[in-house]
Parts: sequence; C-alpha cells; structure tokens
Amino acid sequence: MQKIRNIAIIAHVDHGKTTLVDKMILQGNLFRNSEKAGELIMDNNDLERERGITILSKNVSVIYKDYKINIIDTPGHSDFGGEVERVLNMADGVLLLVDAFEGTMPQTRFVLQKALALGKKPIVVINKVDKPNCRPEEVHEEVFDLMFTLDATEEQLDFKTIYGSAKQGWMSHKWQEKTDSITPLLDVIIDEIPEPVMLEGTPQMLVTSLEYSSYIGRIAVGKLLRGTLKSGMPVTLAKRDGETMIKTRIKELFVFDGLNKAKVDEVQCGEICAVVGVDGFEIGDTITDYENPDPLPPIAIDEPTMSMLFTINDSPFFGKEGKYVTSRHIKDRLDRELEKNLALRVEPGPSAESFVVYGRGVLHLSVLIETMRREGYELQVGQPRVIVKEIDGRKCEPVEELNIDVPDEYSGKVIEMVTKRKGQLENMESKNDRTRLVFRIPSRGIIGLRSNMLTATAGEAIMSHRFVAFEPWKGDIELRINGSLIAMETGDSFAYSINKLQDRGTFFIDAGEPIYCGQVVGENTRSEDMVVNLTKSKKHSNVRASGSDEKMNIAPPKKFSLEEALEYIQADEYVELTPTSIRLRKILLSETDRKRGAK
Ligand SMILES: Nc1nc2c(ncn2[C@@H]2O[C@H](COP(=O)(O)OP(=O)(O)OP(=O)(O)O)[C@@H](O)[C@H]2O)c(=O)[nH]1
Ligand SMILES: [Mg+2]
Repeated sequence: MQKIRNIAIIAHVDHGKTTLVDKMILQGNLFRNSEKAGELIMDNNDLERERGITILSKNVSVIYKDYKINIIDTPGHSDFGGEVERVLNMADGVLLLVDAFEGTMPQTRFVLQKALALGKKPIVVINKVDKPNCRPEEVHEEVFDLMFTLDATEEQLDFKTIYGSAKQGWMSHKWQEKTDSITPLLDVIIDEIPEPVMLEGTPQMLVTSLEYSSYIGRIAVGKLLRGTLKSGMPVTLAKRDGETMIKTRIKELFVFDGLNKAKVDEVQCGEICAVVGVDGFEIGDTITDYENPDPLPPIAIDEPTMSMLFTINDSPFFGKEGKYVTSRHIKDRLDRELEKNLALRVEPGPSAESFVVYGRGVLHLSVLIETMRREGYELQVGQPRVIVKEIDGRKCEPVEELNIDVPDEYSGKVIEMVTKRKGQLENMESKNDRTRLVFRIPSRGIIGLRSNMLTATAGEAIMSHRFVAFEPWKGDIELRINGSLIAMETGDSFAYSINKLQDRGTFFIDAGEPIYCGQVVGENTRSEDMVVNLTKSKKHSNVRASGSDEKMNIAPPKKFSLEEALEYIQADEYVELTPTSIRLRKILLSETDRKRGAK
C-alpha cells in the first residue's frame, strides 16, 4: 500500500505558495521542460499567470522517497478565503507560509485559524529569507504568538519551522544556512504530517472541490475517508440536504499524479481522488455505499458579499469590437460559469437584458468579467454593491478588518482617509519606521480605497482586508468627491479641445480617440458632473500659421485597469467592456434624460 501525506499550503496573498509548490514539483523531477522555467507552472490559466495570483485551488502530487505527497495549492486573496477553508478538509496537515519581511498578515491569521480549528498539524515555512532587511526570527515569534492567541493545542504549538527561499529553491532548518534544495522541507513533511486515517468499511467520500473539463464536464474531487472506491462501481450520491439519495455509478477514477491526473481502477482510503460519472453532484454531497448510504456532514459554501449588474452593451459603439453581444449570449455564459464557480450566484435583473451577479468581492467578479472579455464578449457592468441584509429588524452591511502597513510619515494621512470612509482605528503599532494600522470598516468604504491610498502614500502602502461580519449600517459614505467630465457629442476627440479643458480636470481618453455622447471622458476637479465638448475643432479663422502655433502640452490620459474602473464609477454610471476597450459612461447618455431623471 502506498504511503500518503496530504498537505495544503496556506498563506497570505503573495507570500510564495505557488512558487514553493512549483519547486516541490521540480524536485519530484516531474517537470523536465526547462523552456518554461521562470513562469509558474502551477498558475496555469492565462489570468493567473499574468496577474501572478492564484484564483482556484489546485491538487498536485510529488513522489518523495517512498511517499506520495498530495499537495493542495490555495489562493491567498481574501475574496477566496472560503475556498481555502473548504479544501482544508482534504488535508491532514498544513504548510503555513509567512513572508520573512512582511510577517503575519490578516489572511495568515484567517487561514491559520481555520486550519487549527479543524485540528490540522501545521509546519511553518518562513519564506523569502533572501529579501534584504527580512526579519525571520521576529517573524517566527509573531507566528508563535498568533498560534497562541488562536488557541492552538499543545501539539499544534509544537510546530517545526523551516526557513528558506522558494524563489531560489532552497529550504533549511536555519535561515543563515543556505542549502541547495528543498529536501529539508520534504523530510519534515514526511516526519511531521500525520498519515491519513484509514477506516475500513463502506466507502465515504465528501465532495470537497470540483474540476471542470469542457470535454467531460464536472469532476468531483475529495478525499476518500473510508473504504475503497473502484471504477465502474455502483454508488449512492447522498445530497447535502441530508435527504435526497441518488443511485448512480462511478465511470472513471483518477488520482493526482504530478501536474496531471492518472486513471486508476481502485482508490485506497486516505487518497485524494477525482470521480467521473456521478452526475448532478454539488460540493458537500457524499459519494457513499450503494446499498447502505452513510452521508457525511456537508460543508458550508461561501455566501456572496457583493453584487454587480451585468447588462448588454447598448452604447453607440456596441458590437464593433466583440463577437458575443446579445443577452442570450451573456445568459448562456453566466449559466456555464455557475457550473464551476462556486461562490457565484445569478438572478434576473430589472430588465430582460440584465442580470444581478453576486460574488465574494470585486476581484472575484472582475476575474469573471475579464475572462468574458477575452472570450469575445461585450457587456456593461454597474457599480459594485455590497449586500445588505436585515438582521433582527435592522439594516446590516458587511464589515471588514482592514490592515494597512505604511512608513510612519504617512500614518496620519492614512488614518484621515480611512476615517472619512467610516473606518474605525482599532490598533496602531510602529516598528522599524513603519506603522501597521488596523481598522474596522464597512466593505463599502474599501471600494476604490486602494488606488487613492497608493497615490497618497507614494505607492508605499501595503493594504489587505477581509470580511468579518454583517453589522448595522454605518451611514452614508461619500466615496468619490469629484464629478465626471462627460462628452457632449459623438465623434473623434480633438487635441485642441482637450488642451483647452486641461485645467478643468484629468482626462481618460487620448486625443483622436472616438468618443460618444454621454461617455465619461475625465474627472472634474469639482464635485459636480460637467458636460464638455471635445469634438469641436479649432475654428479655421483662428488658425495661425503653422510653426507659430502655441505648443500643446497634453498630459497623458489616466487609464484604468478593470478593477479600478469598477471601483471608480458612480451609481449612475456603467463600465462598458469589450475585448479591446474599457470605457466609462453615464447610464443615461443624454443630458436632458439625466436632468429629468434627477428630478
Ligand atoms: N524574494 C523572494 N520572492 C519570492 C520568494 N518566493 C516567492 N517570491 C515572489 O513572490 C511573488 C508571489 O509569489 P507566488 O508564489 O505567486 O505567491 P502566492 O502565495 O502563490 O500568491 P497567491 O496565490 O496570489 O496568494 C512572486 O513574485 C514570487 O516570485 C522568495 O523566496 N523570495
Ligand atoms: Mg499562488
């Protein structure tokens, strides 16, 4: 029988989880193609690779000595915290990674808390010790203190710590003693992480995760907790509601093999496997005995915290850049997404062409939108809205913990900014010329904060936040103080006109760019919206002889990333998205309609 270790790698965003998993795979000699070295082989969809973040957790495995180590790489961004919590169910222990410079961060605390509560044995990896000014020993202390505050058991507190640099491909028991491989870590995994519990009896597998293949469809993934599974075997799918039992049959069985899956005839207890052929499953269902079904308690799936309105593109430029533009196209695409995107919900919108899409945060929804753009869709999206709930007769909204780390000289500015957005300072600590501020703030107040914060701190602020609870509504927040500059007519913008209006605000468009009436082309220096005429050219009578012409010095336009655009718009604006453009616009394009609407 194969000796198995099941581990999940958990950490705050960007602390190096995926880099480490990559190195573990390399060590397992499973990746011999050196051409791709440098790019993370694990973050394998385009978006993950470009943005350097993990969006979906992934299962891989390495063979080391005579052990098979199943590794689950998890996302570190707080929008995906529920995903981490769920996949921890497949692991018998965790590697907690902490950046040797940044130390423990909010998401470190969250994922560690979940792992400890589930009784998982941790191994701590202090990563990035190659960074100048890193402070591995202090960080080690921080981790210990954190475990202690989180009520770790004696056994959990007795964790082993490994230091190293995932990027440089080494791990060591002492941070000053560089080694040439990550084997010290693999040895600790084998010694410290308990073997999965082997239970005899009828099979029980909790569907914990899913994979999606456009060819096969949905594939159920989970750890086999009891008994054995065989391909072709009849089984019962016990639904998460605790009542519905569906008699079905396993078509094919797979285990994780390096970066791929290997087809097998039989899966032993304790293995993490993928099951094909059990139709209609959901996360939290149990695959169990055909005759005597014995379901496991279901696991919770994240509730959404935010919604956005998705609608067809009805701007004057619709259909020019995309392939899929109708509401039918968008509906079909959203339906397909629901098959695999677990924290997503979709409801019909106020019109037949619109949908209210619910997710875990701006990042979660923007990843979907960006994927759709790349596939050739055109659509428009409204301002992100937090979900408001009525609890005990009171209007409640999501509230988050916000951590900001800045050089001391900026802390005053940051506190002022966050307080304006109804954030409450809960803690403030200064160390090595940097201050760490902890706030409690409504999710609404965080929308758009990042870019403002970076501007105000010369790019120095490190900011992260995570959902804490629904709390009574905190009152109105003024998110954007500046009004919009709105195009008066459709046509090509003229450099001359932009130049003349430069002191009125910042523009988002280039000279010569086609624009339409009602498009938001810039930000007003004042608080109200203003309609501007950018398509009128200089009158001929005014043309001076070329050469004597006053020199135009137009500031480069401000270009938004998708997330910035979503966080920037006002309630009466849309972001128009096509495969090639991101434009901002008023929902009501004509000025008269807007005036009428305002009454
Ligand atoms: N200096 C240094 N940089 C590292 C090290 N390990 C990872 N990095 C860098 O840190 C960044 C984030 O690494 P990832 O492996 O993508 O981090 P992650 O934890 O998987 O991030 P998410 O999946 O988004 O939570 C990348 O730019 C890595 O190259 C290290 O040991 N030293
Ligand atoms: Mg990652």
